This record gives sequence, structure tokens and C-alpha cells, in this order.
Amino acid sequence: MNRYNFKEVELKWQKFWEQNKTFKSKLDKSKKKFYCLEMFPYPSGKIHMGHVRNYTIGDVLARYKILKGFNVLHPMGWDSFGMPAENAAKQNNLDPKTWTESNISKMKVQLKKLGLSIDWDREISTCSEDYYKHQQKFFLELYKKKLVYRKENYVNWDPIDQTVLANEQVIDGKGWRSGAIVERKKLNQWFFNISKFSDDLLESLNQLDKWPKKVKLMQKNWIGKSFGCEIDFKIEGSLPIKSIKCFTTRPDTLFGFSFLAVSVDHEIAKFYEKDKEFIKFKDECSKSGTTEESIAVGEKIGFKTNLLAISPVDPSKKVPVYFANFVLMDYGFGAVFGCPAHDQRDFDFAKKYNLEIKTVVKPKEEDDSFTVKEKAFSDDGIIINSDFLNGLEAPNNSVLETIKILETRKIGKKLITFRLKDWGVSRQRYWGCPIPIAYDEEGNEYPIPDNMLPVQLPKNIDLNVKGNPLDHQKNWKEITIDGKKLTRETDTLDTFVCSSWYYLRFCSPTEKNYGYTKEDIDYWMPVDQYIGGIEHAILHLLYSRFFMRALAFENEKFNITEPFEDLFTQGMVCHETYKDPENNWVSPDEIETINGEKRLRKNNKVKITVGPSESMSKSKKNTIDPEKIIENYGADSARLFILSDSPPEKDVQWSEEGISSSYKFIQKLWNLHSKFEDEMSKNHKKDSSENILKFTSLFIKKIENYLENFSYNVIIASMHEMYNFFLKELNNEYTKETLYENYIKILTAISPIIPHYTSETLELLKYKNKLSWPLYNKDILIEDSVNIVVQINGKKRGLLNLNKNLNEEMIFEKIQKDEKLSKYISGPIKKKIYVQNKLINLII
Ligand code: ANZ
Repeated sequence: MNRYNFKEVELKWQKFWEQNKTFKSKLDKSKKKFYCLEMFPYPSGKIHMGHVRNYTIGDVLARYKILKGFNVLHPMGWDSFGMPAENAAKQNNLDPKTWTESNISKMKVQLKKLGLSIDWDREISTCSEDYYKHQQKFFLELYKKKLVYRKENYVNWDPIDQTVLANEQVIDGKGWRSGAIVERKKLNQWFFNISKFSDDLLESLNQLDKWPKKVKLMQKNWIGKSFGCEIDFKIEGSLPIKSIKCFTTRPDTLFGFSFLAVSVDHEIAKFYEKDKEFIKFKDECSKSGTTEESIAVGEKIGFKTNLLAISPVDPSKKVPVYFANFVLMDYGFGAVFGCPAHDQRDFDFAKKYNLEIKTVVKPKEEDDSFTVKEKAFSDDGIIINSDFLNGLEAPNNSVLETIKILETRKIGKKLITFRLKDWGVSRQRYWGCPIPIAYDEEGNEYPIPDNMLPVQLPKNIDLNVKGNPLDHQKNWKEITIDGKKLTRETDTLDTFVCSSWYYLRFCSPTEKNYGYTKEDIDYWMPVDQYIGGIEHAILHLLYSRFFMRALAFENEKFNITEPFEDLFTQGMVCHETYKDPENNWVSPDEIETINGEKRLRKNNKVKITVGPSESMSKSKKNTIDPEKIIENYGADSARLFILSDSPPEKDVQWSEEGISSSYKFIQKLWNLHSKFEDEMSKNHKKDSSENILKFTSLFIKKIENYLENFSYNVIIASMHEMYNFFLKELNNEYTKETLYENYIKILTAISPIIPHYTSETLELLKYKNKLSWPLYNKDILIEDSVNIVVQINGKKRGLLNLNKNLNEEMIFEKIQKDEKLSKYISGPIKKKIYVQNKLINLII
């Protein structure tokens, strides 16, 4: 028996699929469609195991849907604008375009080796003019609809990447890419008006019933709807300021009011502009980022004004007004009333500046003498020391009640706010989509006319300059529109804009006039299954939902608001970590095992410490190169292993043993194949049993169910069962027809998992028909199993699904083995009552 030569086989089929454009997705409207999409990659030049997992999961589904007769759209493209290209180009004195395009072609070769059912005719790349031209058109459309605007604003400034970051891109106060501590800076920026859709983005989450709960919760928290009220505080002092408006979610704590704080950008700041101390204070504030997170963890500092704020419920109470660094300008009204006893931030602030801490909520079990001492009390409780609010249950009752009272007294008004801020999309970078706007000398904005699009990036420019290279392109910047001399915008768009609509482009990848055609998106959209990492829960996934709403706004011809019908978030690929005695990370490639001990390969005396398995990352050197794996074990083995270890939503542990056993399993299947061929050649006259028929039907039924539910790891387990079953069962006699028919079905059912292997074996079997998902004999399955009611002392305790016609003893055995049912057998069995195929009652 010859060995299975995976290299030859895989190469042959990959070529065949490509040449025959096997996976070309036609717009054949008579057929049901299935749009299967995995998040598209950044072209770094090398695929990693995360890609292998993501794209294998999607590929299995796409191939299954093809077999099921769907017209499948399974495309691939490149998220190809962005910083790494610019940095790499700077270092190597290259053009980012050349660098990016060469990476794309390398990665394409690597991806093709995985045997993915991709329609490469639809390939797109966001850095190509064919793509970003349409993005510029969309930008101008949104500009017309006033969903894009420019304003001066504080931004999160990444001092290493020298660029602005959106709030979503600041993680723990640091830049998501550079890891640098983010600063505050005031700049003129372009914004997408995402907050206009806050309510809809939140409410519509309820319709996304196929999305993971976790993702929806993350979006919900990010959108951050708050219910509360606005309260006007009268102001006393030497300045012409009559009142300051605050937003509060806890108006019920109004009697605990001991200071009022405003943001340094609040309109009253204009009266302090020349105050040296205030300028110093403002400087101090700008040292921390602008996200709520960084403000929450940072020190709370204030600048006392000479103003006093008067309590609206007790005019005799007058408290100081501060500027404070923890008050955000773009939330509520940029002003808060401080209640130190019941808000930790206010508490810290009051401690620092020696302000009153008046308790107005007590825990239910305490009496009215309760006072807040060490830290703010913000749990549920009862209102005290608050005149007409006393005794209300806080916060559930008290907030609503207080709002009612404040409204009748005309002190406050109910108000709902959202935490979601408009999306700042300006980036001071070269390698991005140019913003199609120009300015006159006064700074007035001029959209670039349609016939002058796309605004192309200038080529072959010097990137080794300070700040944005486009700023230095004098010739490029100057432009004349209708005889008017203007200057171009030099900021480019955040790359998340490019990924907010790329799935539309896949529907009409070559359309010249517009980003898509209506006919195409009417057929293909929404994406039926989207697959990607949970890390995109609030960035990309929220931006995409917004972008669809922005396109649909005032546009009757576009009615997609939710782009992704079903979302699947896959887990990470993990690997053990290794360190040498000097505490340096060591990569798995540098290690060998000698007498069961891991040692450094180049110096086999040095022992290696094995650390926990963590998600593969270059920084910990625990990565495995997919190309080497494919080279050594083949793509089918890689696919098989990456699916076998754990359910796709969980992390998978990569191991040498794992991949090698997948490889061996394919060899075993190959041996099974020749056993099938042998048996078929024997030409038996009659089938000696029905076992194969039953097994095949059940197998197909199960695999279908597992495929529909992403239980891919269970499919692999079933493939092992299948192997064991046939190895034995082929000792019985079956006619050639029975064997052929059932084996073809089995191969078809596993073809989404190991497509090269199955294509080869099907060809060897001279199977010429178009593959389609096998039908199974339902009657056999129904006949085969029955549900038996299990009673203990006459009480129903469960159901057992068992083969038909088992005898009493066999059923009893099954009950004893069943974890749940066996628990009820607490003593010796006095009597068994059995009604065949229906019920068993055990008397204890
Ligand atoms: C008084 C108060 C008393 C508050 C108390 C809380 C607890 P959420 O629920 O997250 O929406 N706030 C309002 N505007 C702010 C701004 N621009 N910057 C910083 N903080 C601001 O938070 C609402 C609460 O955040 C509001 O309720 C306000 O403080 C504060 F025991 O008002 B509260």
C-alpha cells in the first residue's frame, strides 16, 4: 500500500480549483444565497495561526453551504491601509504601496495553500484607488447629509505613532497599537456623527438574536445609555454667569451637594483664560488622556473659582465651584454637582480639598445616624437627611420620584444621555484614504467635485519628515476648483472607515461608478455568517453598524441597517511558553526534548522552563509558522487539527503531538480507503447486514447537525468513530453498490473538513457527479431508536434514547451507566416492570 502523498495531492487540487474557478460565486438569483465572510486580514506579509483558524472555520461552513445547494459568496480582501506599511517603508526606504502589494501577493500564496473555497475574482484591497474612490464618494454623501463634520476638539494623541486615536482605540490609557501613554491635544478633526444613532444602535441589538450575548453586552455598555435629569444651579459671584446646568443620574442625592465642578473647556473657562494659575492647571490636566477610563484611574485635581453655586432645594446652601480634571466636556453638560458621600470620585475630590461630606443615603439595615466615613456609599439604600425625599428607596424609587418633584418645581427636567461619542476619523498619516475636502484661506470647506475623484495619494514621496508627510507636499496640496485656489485636507481617514463597508464591495467588486450596485446588494446582503475575533466587538462591529445607518439615512434606495445577520467569534490559538535560565523567551523551534526534558536545541545542556499556554504572540515567541506546518504535514492535517482540539469559540492549544496525530489520522483514512477498494473489488452478491446503511445515515444526520451549530470539534471525533466502525465492519460482506454508495456519502460529508483528501479519493473512485450534501435514510433512523421512559418507584426520572428492541437487562445496564438516572438508584432493586420499547419502572 502506497503512502498518501499529501504534497502532490494538495498541490493538484489547489491548481484544479483555481483553474476551474470552482468557487466562483455567480449572481444566480434563482438559487438561495449564503454570504459567508471572515474578517479580512491586514497584509503583514505572513499569515499566522489566527488566520488559519479563522479562515478554516469559515471555509468549512462555505463548503457545506455549497454542498447544500446555496449560491455561496465567500470572498477575500485586504485591509491594506495603515501604519505598519508606513513605518516599514520609512525604515527600508520603500514606498508603502510597493511594500503592501508585495505582502499581499505573498499572503495570497500562503492562503491558497490552505485550500480555501475563496472566490478570488472578487478580491479587493482597500488601498487601491478602485476601492477608496468609492469611500471618498461615501464620505461626501455623508458630508452632504451632515453626518460628517469638522470641529476643534481635544483628542487622544499617541506620542509614539504621532497620531490621533479614537476612544475605542485607547486601551487602559494606552494606544492600541503603540502601547504609549495617550495625551490630550486640541486639533481640528473630522467626525462621523455616530452618536446621532445611539438609540437605534442600542435598541436594534435586540434584533440581533444570532449574535453572541457577550458582544451585544459590550456594545450596550459602550453606547452607555443613562437615565437621569438636568438641573440648573444658580450661580453667585463677580462674573456675568447666572447659572450652570448639570446632568445627573442621581438627583435624589441633591441634599448631599457640597461642590460643583466643570470641565476646563466649559464655557465659563473663557473668564479665566488669562489667569496664569488656571493656565498651569489646564496644562496639568492635558497630561492625561481623554478617555473616561484614564480619568477614572488618574488623580482628581481641581482649580477653585471665586463663584458659588446655590442648592436648588435649599437656597441657604452655597458651595464652591471648581474646574476639575475628571469632568468631561463631551458628556452631559460638562458640569457635575458633587455629592462626595455617594460617589467615589467626588469623595476623593472632597477629601483632597476639604469639602463637606454629607450622608444622604443609608444602607437598609442601618438607622438614620449612619454616616459615610472611609469611602463613598453607592449601594442601594434609603434616603435620609433630605427633607421631602426622606424614606424613599434609593436609587430605584428615589430617582424617578425626585425627577417628578424637580419637574413640578421647575428645577430640573428628565434627560437621557449616551456615552457613545462621535467617531473621530482624522489621522495625520500618509498611508490612508485621503479626505476629499479642500479649504480656502479662511478655512471654509469645499468638497472635491465628483469628476475630480479619487483624490489620489501622491507617489514616491519622502516619508522621513516630522508629522504628516502629506503636509510637506506643496504641489499636491494646492488645487484649483472653479478657478478658486484652495488647499487640500492632508489628514487621511482612520482605516476602520475602510473596513466599515468592505462587505458591500465584495458584492460588486468591479463596479466602476459606485461602491456597489443595488442589484448585487439586494441579493447578497446581509452577510449570513460573519466570523472574527471578539476584539472587534466595539470597534469594527459598531462602526459597520453605524456606516450602514449612515448610508441608509435619507436614502430610500438603501435599506440595510444591520450588515451581519449572524456573528461567530472564534477563540485564540494558544501555545506553551518557554524561557531559558536568563529569563529570555524561547521559541518552540529552538527546543528539543531529550529524555522527556525540554532543552535548548543549539545548546542541549541548557534546560528550558515550560510556562503556561498563552495565545500565540511574537512578543512571547510562542508562535508556530503555518507555512512550515503546511509544508511538513499538509493543509488537511492543519485544518483537521485546528478544528479538533476544542469548540471553535474556545481557545485551542496548539501542540506538536496534536498536529502529528492529525497527520497520522489522514494516513489511516488512506489505509481505510484501500480497504474499501479491496472490498468493492470482491463483488459480493448480497449484503450480510444493514449496519453500514444505518451507520451512514446516522453519521450524515449528526455531521449536518454539528456543521449547522459550529460543533466542529465533535465532527472530528465522529470521523474517528467512523474510521473505527468501518475498519471492523468491512470484514462483513457487502455488495459493491452498497459500499460505493455509502462511502461516497461519507466522503462528501467530511469534504468540508479535509477537502484535498476527499477530492482525491472521490476521483480515485471515479465519482464524476457534482457533489451535493448526501441524503440519508430517515426511516432507518426512526426504526432504529426509541425513547424509553424511565421511572423509579413510579415517578418519571428521565428518558433514554436507545436502540429498538433491547431487552430489560440491557436497558437496566444503560440506566446504571447514565450519570443522572443512576443517582436515583439508592438501594437494591425489588422489581423491574418493562413495557417493551416504551417504559421501564424500577421499584426500589
Ligand atoms: C450627582 C451624583 C451623585 C452623581 C452621586 C453620581 C452619583 P453615568 O451613570 O455613567 O451616566 N457626570 C455628569 N456629567 C459628567 C461629565 N461631563 N463628566 C464627568 N462626570 C459627569 O454617570 C452620570 C453621573 O456622572 C452623573 O450623576 C454625574 O454625577 C456624573 F451620588 O450627579 B452624578
